[in-house]
Amino acid sequence: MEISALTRSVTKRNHAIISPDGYVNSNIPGWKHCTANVVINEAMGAKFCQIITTLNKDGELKGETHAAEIFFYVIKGKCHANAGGGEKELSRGHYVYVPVETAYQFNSEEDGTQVLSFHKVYESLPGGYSPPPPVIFDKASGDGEKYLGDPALRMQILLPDKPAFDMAVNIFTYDSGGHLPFVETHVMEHGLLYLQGQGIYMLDHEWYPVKTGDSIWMAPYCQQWFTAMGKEPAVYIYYKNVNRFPTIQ
Ligand code: UGY
Ligand code: MN
Repeated sequence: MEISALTRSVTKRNHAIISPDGYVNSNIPGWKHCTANVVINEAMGAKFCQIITTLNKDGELKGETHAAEIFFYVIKGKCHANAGGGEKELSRGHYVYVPVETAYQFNSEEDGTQVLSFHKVYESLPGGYSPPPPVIFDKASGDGEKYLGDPALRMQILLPDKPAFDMAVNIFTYDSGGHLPFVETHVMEHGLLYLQGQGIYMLDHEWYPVKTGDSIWMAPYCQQWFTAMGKEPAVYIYYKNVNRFPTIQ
């Protein structure tokens, strides 16, 4: 028997784990016939927002970005996307980067289509750097490159590594038993969603079992380490703020 008084979710000063059992829906203007779960945002202490949205067959996400850019990733299902003058049929693994001041519209074509989104207030870069392109449509494929020389870890980089971009989104694959080579201690923040598998995350010297569907927030300097376990590789997609001066300008 499941006991409804228990959850693996935690919300701490510098990290959080949000498992789907704790979801409570939010209404987002322009997002219809869907359930939107805001798993990370400023109210928590984060400087970005992470939303997991599940659409009905007639679900629609329609709006326009203003100060914040949005990265959308299709977790499952099918939808049709229009953004910045381009359009595309999307299924699992497709992603769309929508820069600031750009209209977007996603229409579900399957009940249960699920979309992850990362939202960040864009920090423009003075000094002649070009801004991000109008819109990016692409698809994650394969496992990516070996990470820091370890074949048990693979990293796929989804957005161009160029100064125009102040966010990175990567997919990290760990074979069972693979682990981060050291405890990371860094100024960059993370938001993360498990796409597959399970393992143990160490956050700020506390140890958490995590699995597919869980989201994690790591504030700047939240110490972090992960090892994968179980019968299949563990895979997570994560956000990181990058390419900007580390002081307030
Ligand atoms: O890019 C990163 O900082 C990454 N290695 N961190 C993480 O997976 N927790
Ligand atoms: Mn990290």
